[in-house]
Amino acid sequence: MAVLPITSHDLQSDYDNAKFRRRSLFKVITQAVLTSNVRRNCGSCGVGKLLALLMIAGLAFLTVAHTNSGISAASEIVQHINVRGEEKVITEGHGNAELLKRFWRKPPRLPPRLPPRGKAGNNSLAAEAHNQQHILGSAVRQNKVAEAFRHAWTGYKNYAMGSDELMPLSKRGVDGLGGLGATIVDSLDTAMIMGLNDIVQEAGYWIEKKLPERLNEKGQVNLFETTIRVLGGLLSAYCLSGGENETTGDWGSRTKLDGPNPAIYLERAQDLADRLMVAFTSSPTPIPYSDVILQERSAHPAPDGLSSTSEVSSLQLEFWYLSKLSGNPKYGDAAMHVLEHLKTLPKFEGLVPIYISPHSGHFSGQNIRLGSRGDSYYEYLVKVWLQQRGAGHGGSDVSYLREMYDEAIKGVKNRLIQKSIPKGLVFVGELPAGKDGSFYPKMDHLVCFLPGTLALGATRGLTKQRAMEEGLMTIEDIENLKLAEDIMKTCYEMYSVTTTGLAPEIAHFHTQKFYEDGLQGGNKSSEFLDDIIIRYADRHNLLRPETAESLFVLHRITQDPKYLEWGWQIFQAFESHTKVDSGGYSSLNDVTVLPPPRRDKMETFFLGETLKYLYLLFGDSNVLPLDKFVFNTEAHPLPISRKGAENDLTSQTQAS
Ligand code: DMJ
Repeated sequence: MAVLPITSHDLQSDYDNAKFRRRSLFKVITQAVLTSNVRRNCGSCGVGKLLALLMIAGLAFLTVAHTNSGISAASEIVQHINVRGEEKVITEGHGNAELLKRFWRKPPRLPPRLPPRGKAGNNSLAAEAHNQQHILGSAVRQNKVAEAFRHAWTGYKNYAMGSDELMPLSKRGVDGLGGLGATIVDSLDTAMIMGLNDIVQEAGYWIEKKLPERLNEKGQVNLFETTIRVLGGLLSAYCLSGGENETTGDWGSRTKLDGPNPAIYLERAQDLADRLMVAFTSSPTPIPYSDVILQERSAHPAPDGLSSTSEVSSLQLEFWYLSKLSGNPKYGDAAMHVLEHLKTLPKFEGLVPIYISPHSGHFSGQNIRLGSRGDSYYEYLVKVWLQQRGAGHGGSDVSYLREMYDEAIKGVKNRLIQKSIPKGLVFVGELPAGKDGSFYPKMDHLVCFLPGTLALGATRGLTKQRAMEEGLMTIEDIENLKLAEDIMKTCYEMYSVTTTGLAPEIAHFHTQKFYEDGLQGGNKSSEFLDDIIIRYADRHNLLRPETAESLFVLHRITQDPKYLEWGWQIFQAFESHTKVDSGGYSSLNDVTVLPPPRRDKMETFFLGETLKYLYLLFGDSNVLPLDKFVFNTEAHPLPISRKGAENDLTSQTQAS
């Protein structure tokens, strides 16, 4: 828009009209009074009203005199008037008539009072308004997620109570995880966080009354799945229900929780862990066997003799916390011994193969990826470090974990990150044949845990702003946070590119060396249709949590509102395509077609993780702050030693 220069001619001509002709002050006042509405009604005026008018006139005179002296330095007012899209400058002189005219105008709006903290004026008001709107919108969204959780729980309760999982289409339960009522234990802390006390009671009393007999009677379970879902769920329930603090503690709950005495959760956790310990003690190396027969308290390796790297390295948050609570170091020692052992093994730029042998203690095969069987190795390196780095006296030095993590992330950046074509999505590929093999542009949905992990590692759970203010972020941390945001976008686009708005289990990416035609996601309005390739075999969706998890962490850390919108879109897509009327939510067989064919399973992690993370995403960041709690890989929050966060700040103060 052009702003025209003001000339003396402009000044003259703008004021050379009857409306602004100079008049005597007396005339101005009487004319103003007589031309007002008051005059029209004067027939009915009494003496009192006339006196009031004279008082107003007197006041007007005083005001004009005062105003005139106060602003005499300003000789003109410049206004920009928008005429048909162009900006034109007009000027107004400051004669008495003009001043009086201003008096008769609506009283000027006073400038807003500055908020106590700042001088940002209108900006901060706008921000405040935005904030209010955001809080309202968020409450609505949180309620919707809590309703979804209740719907999922009700389906499970009606048709599958006590089973591991619900088959929502055939309306029955199935024990796919060893028969410990996995959905109940996985869901409990989500119900606590949402303040759904009736569900807390139902789940809590089942754990009190029924879980012991299951632990005694049931057969084979997988060490990793049972640890992250059941042991993790019990420990988190103990913590959130106030086991450690008598009260609900400092995790931000406003609800007084019902259910059994928290000590019950700890008792059950210890009973379970005592049975699982045999996986460590019966192995000839520090690498535990993958399967445990609870009833017999015996353990054995998987049929091929191998354990997954992610499985053996994702037990430490849980076992270590149990040692802290119980005072018995055996749990933490056994689990931490695995990581100490992994530290000694040769790696490729910090990257590790996805299998390991409990017999030899060495990695097996070459396959390197951050998807299935590799994922939470990288996640726990940094989370265990966060959990234990401030453990103080008696705690061992875990700085080696941070070093392993940093090296691994360098390896990821050097070897596994590429951009798709034509639109340049940043994705994480694989090295199926190891360091000497070629890059393969395949990314499991599971890899979408990585943005959250990178962000946590970069700021140690603080907001980016705070971490920057405290001088805690290195150049590498800043780079890693940027990478987190880039991969986050890719994960979001994996949803957005499909017809249903839900991500496939696996995506391939179009690169210079790799393309497969005719395998698009189906959403014609996505600009990434050609970048993301979805093979027929990979088109299912298991209600997985990783993208919701990273959205939650990235929103907490960057405070960027776009993550709220992305999360809301994803939640709505789950609502539209996976909700089962009779209760529960189903997995899907194909996310690229409408209506998507359904798969008869509601995974426990939909309640334990996906809905929990979405609920937390839309909520108050004082609930379960990320510098005080670390979420295990099944989204069960466990407390970080308070000293941990304090140490960061103290060492910074000492350094500066
Ligand atoms: C969960 O059991 C955990 O998040 C695990 O780390 C990976 N797989 C599922 C969810 O997808």
